[in-house]
Amino acid sequence: MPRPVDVPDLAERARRGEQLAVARLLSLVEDGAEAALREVAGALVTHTGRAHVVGVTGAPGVGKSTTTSAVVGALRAQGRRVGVLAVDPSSPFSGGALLGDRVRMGEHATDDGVFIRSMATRGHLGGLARATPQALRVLAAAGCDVVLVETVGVGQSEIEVVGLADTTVVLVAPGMGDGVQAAKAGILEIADVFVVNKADRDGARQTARDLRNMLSLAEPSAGDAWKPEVVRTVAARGEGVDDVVSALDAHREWLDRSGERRRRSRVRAEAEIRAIALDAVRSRMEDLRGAAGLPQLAERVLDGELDPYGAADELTGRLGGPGR
Ligand SMILES: Nc1nc2c(ncn2[C@@H]2O[C@H](COP(=O)(O)OP(=O)(O)OP(=O)(O)O)[C@@H](O)[C@H]2O)c(=O)[nH]1
Ligand SMILES: [Mg+2]
Repeated sequence: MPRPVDVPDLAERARRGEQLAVARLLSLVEDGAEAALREVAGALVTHTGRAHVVGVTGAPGVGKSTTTSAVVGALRAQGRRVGVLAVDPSSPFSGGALLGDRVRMGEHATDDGVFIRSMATRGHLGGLARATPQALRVLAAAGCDVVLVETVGVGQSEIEVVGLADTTVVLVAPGMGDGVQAAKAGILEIADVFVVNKADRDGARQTARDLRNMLSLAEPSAGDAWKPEVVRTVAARGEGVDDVVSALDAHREWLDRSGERRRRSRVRAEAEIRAIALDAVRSRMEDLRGAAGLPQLAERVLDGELDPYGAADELTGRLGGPGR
């Protein structure tokens, strides 16, 4: 028998920034048991949090973890509390493929003001999609000023970091081509901040220039619209990292000023509610399949008493109230 978990107590301790309590809440969330997810969400409901959620994405090996770690260092130097979620939709193991991240984050592993977590699918992408917003909530409740979310790849996973983040940082490396590549990959639309990392290599200036050119072509830039910033870094040596932090802060200020932050949060909440509701409807459907007469409805369709749309209407009509 697993030991019963006192979620409200954990939530209280997480709010005080206790590492262990935060870690246990994140585990509950990652395990994905519905009852636990409900309880955690309930315990944190009044804690809407002011964490600035920053998505960090880009092709494998471009330097996301190195950059994230360097940004964490810069934020810590300013006394800000920071969360890091490394989300790997391609890995069924938490901490497996991302072991390297933990090593690279090593310098922050013993820092009380940094909360680090690797999250993986454990074989179920939907579970990760459901768990990640909750994990962000836990980190916000723990008083994180900024939460960095690292995901691999752009636009290729269902875990759209773009949907989760207030600010999306796209990393590219020099020599990624004439920029048509970038446009193809769809990254021009999603990036609030571009980081051209590995600027110690040839072609970084050119890549930054290409990006700026393409952005100036793509931008209708009406009124107070945000113009994506392009920053060059050598993350491995910490160069340019303060510029990344400045760009993040500038974007956050713009989000607040323009009302866009509230709008993005609302879109996020809508998606989350919708996903939870769909799950509930789906499982209610499963419950009803035997009990509420799906076989009988099918018989009536076969006998020509009902068409399938009418039958579906009857079925959904029976879904009614709460599932439990
Ligand atoms: N030359 C150079 N190498 C760098 C720089 N930043 C990171 N690297 C190296 O690039 C490699 C990949 O860096 P990571 O930070 O693991 O990249 P990542 O994007 O997190 O990789 P995945 O999580 O596997 O997709 C490592 O060997 C880093 O040391 C840089 O500015 N210049
Ligand atoms: Mg990484």
